[in-house]
Amino acid sequence: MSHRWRPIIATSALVVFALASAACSNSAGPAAGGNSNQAVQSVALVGGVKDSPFYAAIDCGAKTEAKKLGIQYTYAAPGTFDPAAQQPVLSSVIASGPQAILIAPTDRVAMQAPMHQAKAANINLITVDTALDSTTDLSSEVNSDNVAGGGLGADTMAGLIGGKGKVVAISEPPGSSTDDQRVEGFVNQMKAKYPDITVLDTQFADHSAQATASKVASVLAANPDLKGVFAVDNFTGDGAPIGVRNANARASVKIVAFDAQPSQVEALKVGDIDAIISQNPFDMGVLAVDYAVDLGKGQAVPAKKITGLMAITKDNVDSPAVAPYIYKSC
Ligand code: T6T
Repeated sequence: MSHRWRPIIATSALVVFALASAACSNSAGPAAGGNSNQAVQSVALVGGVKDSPFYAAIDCGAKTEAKKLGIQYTYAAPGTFDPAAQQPVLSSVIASGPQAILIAPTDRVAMQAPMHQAKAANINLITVDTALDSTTDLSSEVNSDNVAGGGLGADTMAGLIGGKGKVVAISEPPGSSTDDQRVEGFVNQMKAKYPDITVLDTQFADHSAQATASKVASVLAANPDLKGVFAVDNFTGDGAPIGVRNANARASVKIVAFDAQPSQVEALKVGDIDAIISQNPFDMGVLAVDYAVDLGKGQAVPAKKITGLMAITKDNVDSPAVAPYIYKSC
């Protein structure tokens, strides 16, 4: 990666971040679905999966804000990122009777009915990170603009490969709104802005670094001239460098990953990946707790709140502006 190029990305990332913040200060007035005007004593967060630095960072933000506001707070998450595993966790949380549930639905359709049980129990529902296709039952949605995140990944990749060559996106099986939208944003941006970049068919691993590594190996075997891999989440981000390294292709293949959890930040610093598109999960947690409390006071909250994104490279990873985008638990 040329030094000439790095400041450009850092600058453009800051521009993107600023634009995202400015664009996302939308307040849409009374939100759909809010039906609990009881003063909030307790808020519960249901994460997408246990042992995830990303959801641990949302938990950290929510916990910190709940403590500041003096309300009870609980966190639970399923063992796997799967609606079949998340539904019983949600049912148990509903039974505990919080006034609001913050949840990252693990499937944009399959979690609709289980989450409706919370609305039926007069519990306000706020999604964080992932979304549902139908927002009927929701009081608010707090998440990154994942289509824009995919687009930022495309811009970052184009800068890394000099605007030409073959690239591929690696995602999870369709169904999670965030991963699906990142792929959409990446592919659309490449088609709209980079005529000399060929986007191969998206590959789908299944929530594992090993599955990702074998997909990358297959793509490289069929396309030895591959120039770039865009990995849309932590599993693919951990697996892509393994697949590229196993094919002895690191010198010719650039890797853009998503999510600045410790393993990705370390990979960036040691040169196993070239850039990270990161989110601000701490802010998601803080905002969702604030909205839950506001709803309990009968106040309007935004129907949708977009939190920031940042393109991180070796050049800016230690800068103060990037610090909020490095995932921390607490
Ligand atoms: O990329 C994040 C999150 O936004 C996505 O919905 C699921 O995977 C992560 O949690 C990364 O592990």
